[in-house]
Amino acid sequence: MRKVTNINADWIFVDPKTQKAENVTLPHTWNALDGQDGGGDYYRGEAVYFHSFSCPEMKEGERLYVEFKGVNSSCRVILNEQEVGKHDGGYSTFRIDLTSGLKKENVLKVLVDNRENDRVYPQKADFTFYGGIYRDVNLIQVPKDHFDLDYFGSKGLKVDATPKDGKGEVTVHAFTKSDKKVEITIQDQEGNKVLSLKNSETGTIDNVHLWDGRKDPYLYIAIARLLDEDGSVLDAVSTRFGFRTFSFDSKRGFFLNGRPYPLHGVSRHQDRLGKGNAISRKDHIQDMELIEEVGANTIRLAHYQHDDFFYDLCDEKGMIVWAEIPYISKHLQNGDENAIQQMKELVYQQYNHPAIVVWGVSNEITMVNKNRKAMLALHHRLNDMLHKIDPARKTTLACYAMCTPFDKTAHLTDIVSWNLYLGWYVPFFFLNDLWISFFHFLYPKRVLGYSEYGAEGMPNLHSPKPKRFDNTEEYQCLYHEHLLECFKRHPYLWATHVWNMFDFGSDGRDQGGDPGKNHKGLVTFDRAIKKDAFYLYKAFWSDEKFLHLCGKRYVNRHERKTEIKVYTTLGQVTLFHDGKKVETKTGDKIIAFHLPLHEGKNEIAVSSGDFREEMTINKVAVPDDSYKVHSGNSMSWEKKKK
Ligand code: GCB
Repeated sequence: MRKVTNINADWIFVDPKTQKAENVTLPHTWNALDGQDGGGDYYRGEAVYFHSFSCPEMKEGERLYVEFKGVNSSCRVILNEQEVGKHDGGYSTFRIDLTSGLKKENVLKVLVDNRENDRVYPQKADFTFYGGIYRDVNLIQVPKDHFDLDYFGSKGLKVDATPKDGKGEVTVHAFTKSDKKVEITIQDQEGNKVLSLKNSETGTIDNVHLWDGRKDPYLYIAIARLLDEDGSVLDAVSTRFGFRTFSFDSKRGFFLNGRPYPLHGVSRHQDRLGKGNAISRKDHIQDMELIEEVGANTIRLAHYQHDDFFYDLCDEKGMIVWAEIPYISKHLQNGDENAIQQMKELVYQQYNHPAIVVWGVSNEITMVNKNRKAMLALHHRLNDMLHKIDPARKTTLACYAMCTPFDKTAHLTDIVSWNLYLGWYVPFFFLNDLWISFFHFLYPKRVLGYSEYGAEGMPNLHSPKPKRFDNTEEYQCLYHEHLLECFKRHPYLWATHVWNMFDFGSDGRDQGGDPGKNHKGLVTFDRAIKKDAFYLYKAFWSDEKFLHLCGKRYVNRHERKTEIKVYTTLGQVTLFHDGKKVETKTGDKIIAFHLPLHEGKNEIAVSSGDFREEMTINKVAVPDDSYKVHSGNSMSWEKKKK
């Protein structure tokens, strides 16, 4: 049987700037601070990690692999001064066989490199490329006969599951380094054995329990055992999977298990304030809890492969997932092989997740519109390859706003989506309706989605007259109120994804007086503040009964009459001013009052049934200057030229 040992502890990291060695525990990045402080000058270079370990007891023919779950961006692995492997691409799992170089005591040296180059994606994007070994590292000891560990970091187990007339057809392909027999067992979520199969044999489960999105994300488990002649188990692997069907209709949107299932959700970047990409399981779980609370039923896991653990959470919570590779903003002259490799890793590693329904080929790739012929050729290669290696899922991409509806790029994947910031980077909310209707009119058979839309919103910035680019929490709310209404008028969109669920690091940015970050999140970078817009979505998407009073951070107000706004699922709210009832209003999700303020402190309360929220507003004579942006408000995320 295989033995997996986590080796996150006891690494030595040599700081490339100071050449000082320090003890670190993984996950680790060297850009946790300089990658989020603005200026675009974070360290992009090479750094060295060391880890010493004793060779475990190894029987004849056994092998020892090291497994990295994410090292950004490229690395070379050296065992006892001999190079044993390398990897390009910072977001996928890869493994290296250490066996031939093992000694009793071993030193693993990992040279990690996040330097600029023209062959490993991504190189140009609105997010920080944090260098380091920022996910788990394991040693995997396997017997001579074992499930394959060498195929694009996959588990060696591929499950195809299709529901048919109340039954579930399932085929499990196990890939081995062995000619011994494989036995496969399928268990239901309660741990009951429901089926036994041979390798690559198709079996049927009666009364199959579907994986049915947020309401019933039911999972089965496939366990594969490699058996010796005497029946003893040599190696075993397992994977969860689910039975579901899905389809896309250009006029009716997304269907799950044959029923309309309108997709509304968010995009997620994985990094955090002060941590960069070196996040913990607890952090992943908190992210998922927030996404569940807001009521999303789909997540675009942008702009790269996320941690395996997060795809697992998506399965468990019934989220519909768009998974993608970091083929973004710019086609690299020598990057084709790397894009293909990253796509294979993504698909082979994440194939069994029922949550994933589309593979994203690229994002805003026409932004740098050079090498067009080569760019289109690579898109065709990726698209064709995906159809071959995973015919059951669809391909998509996220088009750049400046990419016209007629552009070839928009017509080569199965379905398409657009990143449009109409009402943010470009004025006028009504353009959203116009754009969607125009595309739908031109291409009624083309399945269309809104892959990105959003506006910067900072909890410290406020205005009674919110305007585009003011970065206030109030403008962010206004923007999203318009977009939510707009989407109601276009129910045929296959999915809408807010950009972004969380603020994230983008060191080249200098915006809203808080450089190094993109603030379009519904939740702050440290996950501490749910912005008012978070509750707007919660009111539209979730079933939870709640009431949220907006503007609690907008304390010092100078306007004579102020807006008191409530996001709620309760349908009715009563407003109190200094303890006295002012008015009861009914409304759908957004209920607003216009209240005259008196000088000094105004005690505000809103209530509905048992729900009550309060705040104090300070009426001031002149606008509070601290609510305005004073330094740096550029929309660009590119490193400033010195
Ligand atoms: C986009 C990009 C995304 C950016 C976003 C923005 O279209 O795909 O990576 O972060 O715009 O905020 O400008």
